[in-house]
Amino acid sequence: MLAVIELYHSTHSTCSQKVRICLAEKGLAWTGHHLNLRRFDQLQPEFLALNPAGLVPVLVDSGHVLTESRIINEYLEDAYPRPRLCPEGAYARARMRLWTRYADEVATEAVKLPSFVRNIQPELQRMPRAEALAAIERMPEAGVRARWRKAATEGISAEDLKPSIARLVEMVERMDRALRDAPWLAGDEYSLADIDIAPFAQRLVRIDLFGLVAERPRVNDWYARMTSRPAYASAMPPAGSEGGQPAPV
Ligand SMILES: N[C@@H](CCC(=O)N[C@@H](CS)C(=O)NCC(=O)O)C(=O)O
Repeated sequence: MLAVIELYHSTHSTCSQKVRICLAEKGLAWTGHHLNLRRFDQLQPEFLALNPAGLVPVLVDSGHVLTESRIINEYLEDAYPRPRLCPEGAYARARMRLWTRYADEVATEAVKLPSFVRNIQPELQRMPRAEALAAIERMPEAGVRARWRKAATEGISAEDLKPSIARLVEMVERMDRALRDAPWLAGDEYSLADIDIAPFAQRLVRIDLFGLVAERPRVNDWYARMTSRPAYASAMPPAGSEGGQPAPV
């Protein structure tokens, strides 16, 4: 029987983008279920039945449900090993995993507030507040709820953004150091490390955070090689499609 891959995702969600790039690199056909997070599609009971945390992406492969973008990409590598997206050699693989863990545990959180301010807060504040807050109170995760509540009420301030921006500066500096010795983040081979970090680099470019990428030639060169890959282009939204307005930074 032919495998049927379904992806519950959102166009502008960095975690969804990671998985879409991976699927495209592997040339896998998939059926998409798009969720509009600004309209709270993630709170629909059918979606919460798949992921009680109310977060995208969710991959369903022949009936097997998987959450967490890092784990999904590792699963895709295991289940569909060609083309290979894990480098050869134990050390390069370990380096790759340091990056995929970093993307998951640090970059994902760091990019959230600047993205929110730019892409979600303006629309949220135009909604009737009671309606927005009623939806927000149904969000399963306390941290997620708190971020949405702040964006819907007093708004995320320039001061709130400072820790996130410091983490994002660290991210590009870390990339810059890795790219000093090798063309790709985990070494000589393109890998899940590059795929899992790429959406965050693109977000920095799109929200135009202090030229963080453009000012570092090695990172900028990596970004140009990344964006010229057909898989990347097919998985990422076109420039200017995020909507919203510039971040107050
Ligand atoms: N660690 C999770 C994080 C998933 C996550 O935070 N997804 C965001 C989009 S990038 C989401 O669904 N947000 C919904 C919300 O904020 O209500 C992963 O990597 O899949």
